[in-house]
Amino acid sequence: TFGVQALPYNQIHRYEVVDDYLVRLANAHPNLVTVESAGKSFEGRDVKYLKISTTNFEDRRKPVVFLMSLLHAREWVGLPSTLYAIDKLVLNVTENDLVNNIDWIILPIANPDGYEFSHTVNRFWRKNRRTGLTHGDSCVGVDLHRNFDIFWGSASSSDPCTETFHGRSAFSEPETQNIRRILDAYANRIELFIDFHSYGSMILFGFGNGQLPANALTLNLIGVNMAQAIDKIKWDMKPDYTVGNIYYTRYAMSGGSSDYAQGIGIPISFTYELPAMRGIAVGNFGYLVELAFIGQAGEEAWEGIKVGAKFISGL
Ligand code: ING
Ligand code: ZN
Repeated sequence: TFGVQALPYNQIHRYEVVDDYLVRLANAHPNLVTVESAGKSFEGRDVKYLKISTTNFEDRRKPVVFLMSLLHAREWVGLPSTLYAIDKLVLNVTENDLVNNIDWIILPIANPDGYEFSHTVNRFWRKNRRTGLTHGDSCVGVDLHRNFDIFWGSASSSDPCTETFHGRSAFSEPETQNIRRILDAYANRIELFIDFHSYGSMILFGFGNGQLPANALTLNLIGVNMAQAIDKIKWDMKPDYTVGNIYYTRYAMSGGSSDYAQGIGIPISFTYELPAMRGIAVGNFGYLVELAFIGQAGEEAWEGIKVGAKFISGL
């Protein structure tokens, strides 16, 4: 037949390949998958996302799970995680309940300019590719994970030459505006939000200033259940996920995606720090993806997603 095949888990696919795949998937499965453009990136790339629904997504009857990856360019292992979820919801479905009872929004490449730059010029690029910040563009890019409108500017950098430059204002960047557009449109239906980053094996919830959401105990409970489900299928049985509040587990930060999601009322919002390889990761090496680990990275992330999805849908 001429059915669409899942992108193989033997490499990290470039922007064009993923962009084309999303369109082909929607064309091949018109009753299940809709491809939408969230908007353009700074350099003009289309930022596409999928809406997956067994009924009509716009009926607004089912809870929505929102998944995204590659807000940070070099954190490549997030991509197989969102692509694996798409695979399990469209092509290789094993949990029909999850497809039937939940609508899904999946945005695999949130920062396409930075992502392509990390393939072509600098493997360790983190930010987007905004220019015009400094004389002669000696420093380029905004940290998109500091640019959301939540405690914006309070624990981030105002210097465009740093890795955590928060931008000239909250939501100054087209890439964060794209995500806001989706969240605003479906805010009252999105019940689970996960932004996939790397590296470090952590499941983190708000807020980045140490203030706890009213449902912090629930966030922690779900987070630990996610970690346990991941540990069950890991290559070794060593528990290595840390679960907790961003500030107390990592560091003070403002303007993050999951904090914004939590702040606008999405009850279960996490930033995941995925591992990119088996074994110890140090410094920039931690961003490098072990090719033999790609498929497993997707499987592991899916175990966590399932726990959250079942919780919010009562499955
Ligand atoms: N780490 C995150 C960062 O943006 C983080 C840490 C987690 C921030 C959760 C905010 C929320 O610095 C990576 N790897 O990007
Ligand atoms: Zn990141």
